[in-house]
Amino acid sequence: MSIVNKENSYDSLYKTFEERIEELKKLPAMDADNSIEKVLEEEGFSRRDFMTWAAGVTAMLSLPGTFTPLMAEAVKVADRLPIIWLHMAECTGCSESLLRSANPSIDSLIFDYISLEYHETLMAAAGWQAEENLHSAMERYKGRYILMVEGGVPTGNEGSFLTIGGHGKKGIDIAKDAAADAAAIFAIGTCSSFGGIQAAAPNPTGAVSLSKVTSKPVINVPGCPPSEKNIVGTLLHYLLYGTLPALDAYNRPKWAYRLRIHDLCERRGHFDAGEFVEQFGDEGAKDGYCLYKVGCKGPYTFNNCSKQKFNQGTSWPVQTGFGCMGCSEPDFWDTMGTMNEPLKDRLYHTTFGGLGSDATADKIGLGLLTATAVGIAAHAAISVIKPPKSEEE
Ligand code: FSX
Ligand code: SF4
Ligand code: F3S
Repeated sequence: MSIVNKENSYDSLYKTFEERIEELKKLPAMDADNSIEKVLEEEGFSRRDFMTWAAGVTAMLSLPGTFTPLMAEAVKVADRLPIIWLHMAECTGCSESLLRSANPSIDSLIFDYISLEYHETLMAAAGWQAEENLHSAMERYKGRYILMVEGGVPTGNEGSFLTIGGHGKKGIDIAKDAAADAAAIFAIGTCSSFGGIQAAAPNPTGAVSLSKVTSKPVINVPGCPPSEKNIVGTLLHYLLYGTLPALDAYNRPKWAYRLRIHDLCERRGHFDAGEFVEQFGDEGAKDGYCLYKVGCKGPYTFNNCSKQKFNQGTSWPVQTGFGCMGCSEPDFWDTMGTMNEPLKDRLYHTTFGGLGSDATADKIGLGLLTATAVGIAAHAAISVIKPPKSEEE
């Protein structure tokens, strides 16, 4: 019985996605002469490579394999959603995570292909022209652009620790203005999600997360940096569903952040067997033993790195032999302790409010479910598909 219900619900989801793709197709493409097929072919990717990639993203978003062709279709219309990407206080590692130039992945090519209306690292414009580009993109796509913000927002000294452009506009004002007219807002990286390294004690610039400077719902995609998979997956999820994803207590999409690093770690068998690296370079290290005793924070960290990995799935922190630093958790610089030492019981009284490492992110946040989280549920259907201003007239 439950199987039948599930099939029915997937049927209706399939139809919803199809309708959404059809609606998006009616909007103008960024460049009518370009297509994702063309971009991929130029970079040496075959259709089979693309479909294999689409199948991987489909599984990552917890959809059945039959949705793979739809995922591929969704990518083809991804250039219909205008995106504004802002940089606040950060290292640009989030953009780098997507844009490694030597060997572009399909994820990074998709990022090139989408309609990036403004991105300070990528655009050719500079100075007044760049400011003008941002202003006109916000006007033209008012109410329908996706806002992606990288970096913490400095608020100290009235926000003057971050000024951008010839007019010296403050980062906090740019972020607030851009958030006001966005259809969906994604905080990309731990800095934008939780403040990150510049918010570490004593936080001299008063850096805060993006969600602290806007009253609108913000989806957090943390990680320092987040993987290309989590950034592109967040975008495609929004593109297909048109609503916000299911979120955990820290507003992270559950499809990516519901499990701990520890849950799917390749060294987990060694943890369970009590086989640990005691110090870097010892025999245990050579045998790939568990890194807990040399500081791995995987048991306390919610992210999908152990499954999706980085750099086109080639490696991830634990595979390199160092351990997880907890980079997708709030305040990890201050609360995850000395990098090469285990947390033992100390964390139970810090980040997780005494709940311990067996708690899920949801249980941890149960007591933290604030008005913001409730607000997000109420605003779940935020999608606005409408043509750019000039075509409405
Ligand atoms: Fe850097 Fe992004 Fe870390 Fe922060 O990533 S990789 S400091 S999350 O904002 O650029
Ligand atoms: Fe857990 Fe880290 Fe050990 Fe992996 S290396 S099993 S994440 S403690
Ligand atoms: Fe960060 Fe740990 Fe993943 S350090 S990149 S959350 S393995």
